[in-house]
Amino acid sequence: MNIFALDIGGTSIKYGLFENEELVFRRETPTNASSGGEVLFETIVKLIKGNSADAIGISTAGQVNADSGEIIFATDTLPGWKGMKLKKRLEAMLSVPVAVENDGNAAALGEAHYGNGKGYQNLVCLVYGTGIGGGLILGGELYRGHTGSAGELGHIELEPGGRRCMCGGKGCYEAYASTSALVSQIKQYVKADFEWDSFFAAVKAGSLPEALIYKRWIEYVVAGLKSIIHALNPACVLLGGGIMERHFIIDDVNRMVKATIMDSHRNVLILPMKLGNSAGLYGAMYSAVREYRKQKDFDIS
Ligand code: BMX
Ligand code: ZN
Repeated sequence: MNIFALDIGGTSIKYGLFENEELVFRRETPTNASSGGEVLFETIVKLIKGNSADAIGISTAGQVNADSGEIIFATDTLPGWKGMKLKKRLEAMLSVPVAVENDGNAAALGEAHYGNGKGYQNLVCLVYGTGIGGGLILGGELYRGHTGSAGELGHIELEPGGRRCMCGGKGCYEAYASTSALVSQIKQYVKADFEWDSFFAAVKAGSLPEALIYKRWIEYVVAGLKSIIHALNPACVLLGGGIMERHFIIDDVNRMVKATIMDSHRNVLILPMKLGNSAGLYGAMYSAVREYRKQKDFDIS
């Protein structure tokens, strides 16, 4: 079975083709989110067209009604995305089954079935990027909550009245601990056209202000993680997003979490995602395969 999968984030769209669950090509293109929801929809259609797929899987930032495939809510990182009837419009246009899932949820599904989450009944995935995507596998199942919007871990309030968040609130986890929050601190206090390797070399050398910026950022990463771990008592927490591919960050997080968390939670495993920046694509593929089977079972022709 061929599945075309897309992972739509606030900054880039990753996309690729799976042949029998194997990712045979993967590419990226800018989201150009500021152009609005309709332009983003057209971009997706262009990326899909020309690929012959049995089903389409979409992982997207924003809260998703996974049954109707509609975007329930999107923060200002994807203006005009709220209300988009993604599944209905794409199925009408392309005549193949389409599955839509929130990007944090998709990463969790991807890791749970193909990555480092295999075998765990209770696990949390966090993807640090433009925002912070979250996905919860509880009791072996993806936890969607009352109306399908569970897992918006980026909006845990860490600082009442603090930095403005793209959700319209203030003081949210992602306003302090996302990669874009770190980038804006570096741009403000170091320089606008920085490079990651030299930034982290300066951090390791203890140079200021880089070391301080990193310390404040990782303290916020850890603060949010501790609340999540205390609330859910997962066996495993998987961290993803491009920045978490620098594994010394995962080591620092582990050391800091274990030093201050309650004894009863100290056995939690904190690991990088195995599928890295492709976790969302794998989750989208997983959902698309299920959607295909569901629709074809009902199709008696
Ligand atoms: C925001 C929110 C989440 C998303 C997360 C990561 C929107 C548009 N986004 O918290 O739904 O999972 O960002 O998104 O409402 P990314 O842009 O970092 O991939
Ligand atoms: Zn918020």
